Amino acid sequence: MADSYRPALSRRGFLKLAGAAGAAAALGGGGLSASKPAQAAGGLRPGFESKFTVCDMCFNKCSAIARVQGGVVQKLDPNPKFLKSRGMLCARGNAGVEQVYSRDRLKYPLLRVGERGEGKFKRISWDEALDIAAEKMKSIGERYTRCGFMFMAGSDMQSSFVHRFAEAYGSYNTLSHESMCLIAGTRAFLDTFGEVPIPDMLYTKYVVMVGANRFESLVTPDSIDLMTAMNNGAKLVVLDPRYTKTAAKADEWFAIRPRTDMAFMLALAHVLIKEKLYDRKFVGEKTYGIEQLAKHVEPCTPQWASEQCDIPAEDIARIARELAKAAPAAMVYPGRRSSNYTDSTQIRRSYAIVNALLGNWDRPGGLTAARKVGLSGGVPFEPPFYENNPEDRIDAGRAKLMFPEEGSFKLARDAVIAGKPYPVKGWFTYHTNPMQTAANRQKTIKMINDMEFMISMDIQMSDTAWMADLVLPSQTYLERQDPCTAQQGSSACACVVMRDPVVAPLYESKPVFWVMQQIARRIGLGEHFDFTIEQFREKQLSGLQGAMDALKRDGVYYNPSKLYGVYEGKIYKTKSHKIELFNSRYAEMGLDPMPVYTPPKAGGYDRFRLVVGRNAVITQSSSQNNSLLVKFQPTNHLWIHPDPAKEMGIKDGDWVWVKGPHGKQRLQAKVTHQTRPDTVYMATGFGVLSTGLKNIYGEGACIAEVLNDDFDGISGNMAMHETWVSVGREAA
Ligand SMILES: Nc1nc2c(c(=O)[nH]1)N[C@H]1C(S)=C(S)[C@@H](COP(=O)(O)OP(=O)(O)OC[C@H]3O[C@@H](n4cnc5c(=O)[nH]c(N)nc54)[C@H](O)[C@@H]3O)O[C@H]1N2
Ligand SMILES: Nc1nc2c(c(=O)[nH]1)N[C@H]1C(S)=C(S)[C@@H](COP(=O)(O)OP(=O)(O)OC[C@H]3O[C@@H](n4cnc5c(=O)[nH]c(N)nc54)[C@H](O)[C@@H]3O)O[C@H]1N2
Ligand code: SF4
Ligand SMILES: [Mo]
Repeated sequence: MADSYRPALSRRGFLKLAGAAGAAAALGGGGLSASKPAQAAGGLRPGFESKFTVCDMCFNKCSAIARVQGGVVQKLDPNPKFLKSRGMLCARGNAGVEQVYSRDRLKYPLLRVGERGEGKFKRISWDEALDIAAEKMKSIGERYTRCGFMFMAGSDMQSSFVHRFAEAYGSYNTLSHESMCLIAGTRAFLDTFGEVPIPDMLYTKYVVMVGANRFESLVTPDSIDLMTAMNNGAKLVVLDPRYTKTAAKADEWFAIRPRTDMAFMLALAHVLIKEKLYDRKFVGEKTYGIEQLAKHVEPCTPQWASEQCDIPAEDIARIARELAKAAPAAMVYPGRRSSNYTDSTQIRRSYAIVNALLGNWDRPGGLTAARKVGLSGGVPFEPPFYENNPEDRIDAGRAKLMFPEEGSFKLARDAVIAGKPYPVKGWFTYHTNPMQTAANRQKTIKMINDMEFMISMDIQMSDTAWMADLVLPSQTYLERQDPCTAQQGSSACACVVMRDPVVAPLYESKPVFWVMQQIARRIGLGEHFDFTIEQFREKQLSGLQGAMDALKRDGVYYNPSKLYGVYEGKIYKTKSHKIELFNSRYAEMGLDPMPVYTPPKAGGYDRFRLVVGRNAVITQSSSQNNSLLVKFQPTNHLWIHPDPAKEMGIKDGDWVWVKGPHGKQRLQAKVTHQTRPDTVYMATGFGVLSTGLKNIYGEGACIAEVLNDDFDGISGNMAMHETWVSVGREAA
């Protein structure tokens, strides 16, 4: 059945087309005529329709144009009018057609019939599936309070409907991917600048990139703008224990010892202050706590930091001076994923503090404030109040400054397993795969086994769906209608995009909006979902004249606004109303008001630190099984440096085991100078349990099984790099 829908697109054809798209993107601009969208990317054969869409292969949500023939998506092209991606669609974006036509798509609702995780399901109708879901939600809500059902939705334009449902149903226990992604960094910058900054990459002259990999971990427009800035003469310094593609492209790469970034930052601050290189006018007027900071970093000499982070003292001092010289068009790149260490918030605070000293805030080539595009909240609603509910979220109270709307996956999972402070017995997941993306897979399995009922909605049988009791087939992004979403984008402008289906949905796949609406109706909460997506979008766009026309005409709506100097005459959203070098709220809460460095434990050849990272063709755990991409990374290997490998008799390609505190995996070694002798690495999303992922089942090893699940004490962000593993050669 699946094959009848397959477009006539071989991998070779795909690559050729992808190349054409790149060329079209490079020509850029102008192609879209108002009445006939998208004759842009040259050589379009007759019989094709062109329709705007928004890529969903990662969170960047690049606007794209689908070329549709006979009701089949043949190809995806970038939208040249979409400034945030600078008219680019990456390899994963090009491979988005496979989301629809994959042989591994979930086709209809499935109910578990075997043991959990055994993979035995039976096909049921949507009516049955929704009745079961409603009945379980009712019964768990009645027996354990409504907070006894937990909801988790990944990065998706319909995820807010899952959260809306949870609110109407009465559960505070909602989770997203964010506590495994970036909340420590968000916390740190909010608690320093009162804002989460958008780097003005395009106009920068000097970037120190620490613990980020912008040429593989694509973030738009930063990845593209960084290349442009470098072509225009900007300097890039990369600190990463691995030789990433970003490191390869950099002017300088330092294989920093993991978990020592703060020492490096404090030493930069030391030099900037000691040599009076910091922006004294800016710091005097706009910041709070320079005296305390000066005292704090007094002992943090480059020599001291060098012993910690393995970067020569003279290089640290030189980088500080070079940064100051290029300032304010210079930055310590704020980074994105910060799910690294138990003090990741303080580590990122140290990045923020150096930026403040450079005076790069609100100025060209520095860090800019996020700009509001003016999208409204959609159809409003009044969630009911449930009297017998517990006081707080299940994960409350362990991380001092957790974002209540995001929670902490790590802490929630611990609490569910402990059954404290109250039992949680049901779980709904949508568009997220924590079985692969949350450290300590055994714990996730334990949590699921402690639950009474789990529902998972996906487009393929992910490992998370594999563990569920009820599996619901989702429409892919090319088949569904989605609300509008706002995007930030430095000089690329804040903008709005939305999605309409470009082809009819295949099989019995449905959007999560419909699922939430149907369950809500069954449990007497229908009034909260009594609208259509069109109506929701109308409300969202109500304050933006002409926005819908622009979206239909260009696939994107811009609301240009001032980019620099927006803080002139304004107070900062912090306690002191200034940029906080010294954080007085932290002091009051018993937290360190300034980042305090603690040296990491020493490694050794029997103890490596395991770090996570990315590859440009893979999105977290979701695109490994894509038939158009699998060729580029069919499996994962354990990266290990030649020195320890030699000592342990491990040769390139040998099978090795890698053992973390909670689990062990086996895979082949890649013996390489691309990692430090004390650090090993493997790509995410392999070693799957689900046989439904046919391209990758049996391939590689699961990093989630090996990663330790510590957490950042301030934000509750997962701390995945606090993992020490041992490695050994498998007996032949
Ligand atoms: N192709 C692709 N692009 C993506 C994604 C994807 O999966 N694939 N995911 C998107 C998402 S959700 C996010 S959050 C971003 C993530 O993008 P980034 O924030 O850039 O995060 P990572 O790619 O995880 O890169 C972190 C780097 O830190 C290094 N590292 C590990 N420990 C240390 C340390 O102690 N100090 C220093 N200095 N470095 C260290 C790792 O080797 C790794 O290369 O990428 C986004 N873009
Ligand atoms: N080991 C390790 N762990 C990590 C990371 C890492 O680099 N390494 N990165 C961390 C970061 S930064 C993040 S953001 C998180 C992300 O973690 P997750 O939120 O788990 O994201 P993905 O791994 O992309 O999983 C997305 C799931 O959604 C499914 N999906 C795709 N499209 C659709 C759709 O249209 N509808 C539905 N219903 N489902 C769909 C995919 O099949 C997949 O199962 O992981 C974190 N965890
Ligand atoms: S960066 Fe690539 S995968 Fe992510 S939204 Fe843009 S085109 Fe899609
Ligand atoms: Mo992320």
